[in-house]
Amino acid sequence: MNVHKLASLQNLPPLSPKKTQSLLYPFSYVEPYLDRSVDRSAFNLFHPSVEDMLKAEKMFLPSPPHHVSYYTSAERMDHAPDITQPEVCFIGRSNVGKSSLIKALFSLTPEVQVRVSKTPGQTKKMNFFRVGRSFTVVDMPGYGHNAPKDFVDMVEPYLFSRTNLVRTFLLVDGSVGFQAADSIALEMCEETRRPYVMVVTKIDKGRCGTLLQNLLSLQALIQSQTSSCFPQPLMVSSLNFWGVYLLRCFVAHITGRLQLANT
Ligand SMILES: Nc1nc2c(ncn2[C@@H]2O[C@H](COP(=O)(O)OP(=O)(O)O)[C@@H](O)[C@H]2O)c(=O)[nH]1
Ligand SMILES: [Mg+2]
Repeated sequence: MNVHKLASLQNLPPLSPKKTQSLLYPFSYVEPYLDRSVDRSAFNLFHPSVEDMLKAEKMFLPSPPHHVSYYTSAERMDHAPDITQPEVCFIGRSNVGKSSLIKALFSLTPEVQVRVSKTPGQTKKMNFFRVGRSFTVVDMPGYGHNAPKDFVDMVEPYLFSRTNLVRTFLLVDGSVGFQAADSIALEMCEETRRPYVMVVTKIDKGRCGTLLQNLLSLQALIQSQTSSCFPQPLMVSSLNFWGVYLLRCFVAHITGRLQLANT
């Protein structure tokens, strides 16, 4: 199976400095279009060095005792594997790009099967992936079409009771912005009082102005309506790998597996 040409930061093909910057720090793509008066600080809170991102990448590379693989699936919370290593989960509307993003995170091991569906509402199970003994990553069922059923059945009990959960990533489609269904998830995350992070997906799609508008209103929403959300929305494109290395680094960092050089 072929590894995507952009899967590894260590082996990037020659790219223009601007493209490289967008790949590594996607905020740099919209930043020039931002009014001078807008405070940029919230968008650069997590700004690891390239060296840190390279270290994080190594974690996603398997080596004999370090398995990077699909682990198991569960249809109910009481079927979830009983593990103690830190865990992160990805939640969001059906079609927002959860599975695609997990696939991009695990693209250094293309044999890891992450189902990316063409039809919404496909993922009805929680799918667990493991990165050695370092951490696990969970692809949660989407909500929207079958919401709030899947949400009530699985996502909610999981968010409330999963003891090894260290971070939730709440995905929002950057090409359409924050939707009514997203606020159900946001309220749920707030209710659990556990730390979570917004991830803006599909930033390659649509006009840059639309993305910028959606990003700014999302950031305003985080600032005014949340108390457990990380102030910086992370931006990604699973299609062209923008922000994927940064997200790997973020996951490695918050699971306690990577000490950042500059903090
Ligand atoms: N343009 C673009 N399309 C994407 C991106 N990520 C996902 N998609 C598309 O969005 C659809 C839903 O993606 P999927 O990962 O299955 O979403 P999920 O239901 O949240 O798991 C698929 O057709 C993907 O190809 C992205 O970064 N850019
Ligand atoms: Mg999916």
